[in-house]
Amino acid sequence: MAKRLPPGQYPTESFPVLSAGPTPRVTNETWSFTVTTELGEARSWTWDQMMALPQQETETDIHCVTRWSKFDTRWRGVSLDAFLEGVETTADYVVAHSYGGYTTNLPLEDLLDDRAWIVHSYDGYPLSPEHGGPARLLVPHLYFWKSAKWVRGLQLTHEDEPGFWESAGYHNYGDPWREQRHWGD
Ligand SMILES: Nc1nc2c(c(=O)[nH]1)N[C@H]1C(S)=C(S)[C@@H](COP(=O)(O)O)O[C@H]1N2
Ligand SMILES: [Mo]
Repeated sequence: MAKRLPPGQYPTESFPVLSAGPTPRVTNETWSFTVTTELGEARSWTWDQMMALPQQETETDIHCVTRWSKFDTRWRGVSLDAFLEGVETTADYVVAHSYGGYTTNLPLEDLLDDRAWIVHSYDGYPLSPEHGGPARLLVPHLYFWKSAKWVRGLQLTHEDEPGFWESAGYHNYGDPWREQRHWGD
């Protein structure tokens, strides 16, 4: 069996809540998702428009930098490929922005090829507000702080711009298999 626990992690059955601030109250009606290019061109989706895009189920392990890992988490949502196709850009980086002000940065290519989703359901139910409902980013191949809860948009950038935790000393990329927890790891 392939080794599935990254170094320094322990498996947990529970689903801890980790939020740097209060849970913003966002409803399906007020939620929207906007992709803005480096030239300032913006494209937005309402909740209904997002739900009309092709929906995918994904079952995956998630790894938090505080060392818990949770196996076989089940999500439903829309691949980032569906939002990014047709967006004209030469940017290499993305800053994800959340309702409430949280940000996190990623290379654009990490959001492509069905490796990242905007998810709205967990384990068959609408995503709870504590876990980022109505919708969050899911990027399971990186530490879970990259999976911005209450996501509201992506800003494409030429320069890599550290987000909330990255500015506070967490690793800029955050690969759990290389144990990239902090700057310098
Ligand atoms: N908007 C927002 N997204 C966030 C966070 C946050 O504080 N605010 N915390 C991050 C961290 S550190 C982790 S481990 C996961 C936690 O997700 P969970 O609360 O659903 O377990 O969300 C990430 N996304
Ligand atoms: Mo985390």
